[in-house]
Amino acid sequence: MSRGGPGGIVPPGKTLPKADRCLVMGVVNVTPDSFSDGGRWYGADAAIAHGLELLAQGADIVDVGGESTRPGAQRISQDEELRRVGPVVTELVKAGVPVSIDTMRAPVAEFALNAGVQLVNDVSGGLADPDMPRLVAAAGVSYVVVHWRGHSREMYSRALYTDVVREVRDELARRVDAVIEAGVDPSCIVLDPGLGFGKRGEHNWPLLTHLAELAQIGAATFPVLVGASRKRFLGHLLAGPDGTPRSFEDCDGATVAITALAATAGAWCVRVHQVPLNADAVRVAAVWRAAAPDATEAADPPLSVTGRP
Ligand code: PMM
Repeated sequence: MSRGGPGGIVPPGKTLPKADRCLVMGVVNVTPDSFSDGGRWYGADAAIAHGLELLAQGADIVDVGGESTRPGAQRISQDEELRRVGPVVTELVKAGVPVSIDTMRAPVAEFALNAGVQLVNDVSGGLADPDMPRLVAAAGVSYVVVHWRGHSREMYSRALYTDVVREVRDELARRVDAVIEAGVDPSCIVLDPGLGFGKRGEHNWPLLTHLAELAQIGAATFPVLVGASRKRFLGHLLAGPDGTPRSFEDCDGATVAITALAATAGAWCVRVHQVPLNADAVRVAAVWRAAAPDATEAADPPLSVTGRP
C-alpha cells in the first residue's frame, strides 16, 4: 500500500498534531462500566491524571468519553454525560493536551468544542444525533466518522453481513456524503470501521485486513482510525483451552500486534488504552514502511484528501 493508503501520514483538519507516522490516541473512559477499563477513571481527578499520564507516555491525542458503548449498555442522560466529561475535557485542554471528545451527542460535542477539543469522535458517524455533522462543520475540526448500525442494546441483532468489507465501505460512503452535505470539509473526515460496533468477531478481521479498501471512497482516500484495543474479539482469539476468553488487560499484547500491522498498512491513528507499547509499535511501523520495497512511493509528497467526485 502506498502512502496514499488509509490515512497515509497526513493529519486531517487544521489543528491535530502532525507526525510522520501513525498517531496514537490514548483512551480516557470516564465511565463506571466501559468494556475495557470501566470504573478505573470514573472520578474527574483520576481521569484528568490519567489523561496527563497518557500524554507523558507518548499519546498524540487523548480521547475522553463519558458514555459506555459496551454491548447491551443502556444510554445515560445528556446531563450525566456532561457531568462526567465536562471537567476532564476542560482541565486537559487547559493543560495543553490535544483532546478529542468521544460522544454521539451534539450538545456534549459543543461543550467540548467550546472548551477547545481538536477532534470529534462520533461512534455513530452522525446517525445518533442529526445535529452533529453541522456542529462539527461549523467548528472546522476533524471528525471521526465511525461505521455504526445502532445503539449498544440492539447492535448485535444488526450484525448481519454478506460481504462485510463492501457493506461497511458502502455505508461509510453514505455517511461521508451526508456529512459533506452538512458542510464538513472533506479534509476533516477520518473514517473508522467501528470494530465491534454491530460486528461479531469474524467480521472484524476482514475489516482490519482491508483498511486500504475502506479508506477509498470514490476518488478520495480518507485517513483511517483503528479501535481494536482490548475488544472482545481479541479475548476470544486468545481464549484458554477451556474456551474462557482472556481478560481485557491481558489482551494488550494482541492490541500492540494489531497496532503494528495497521500502522504498517497505513492507518492514520490507533485508539488504545495502554499507550507505551503501542507508541513503540507505531515507530517500528514507520521505519518498516520507510524501508519497504515501495518506499520510494512512500516518499511521495503527502496525499491531500479531496472531496468525493
Ligand atoms: N471503540 C470504543 C469507543 N470509542 N471510537 C472510535 N473512533 N473507534 C472505536 O473503535 C471505539 C471508539 C469502545 O471501546 P472502549 O469503550 O472499550 O474504550
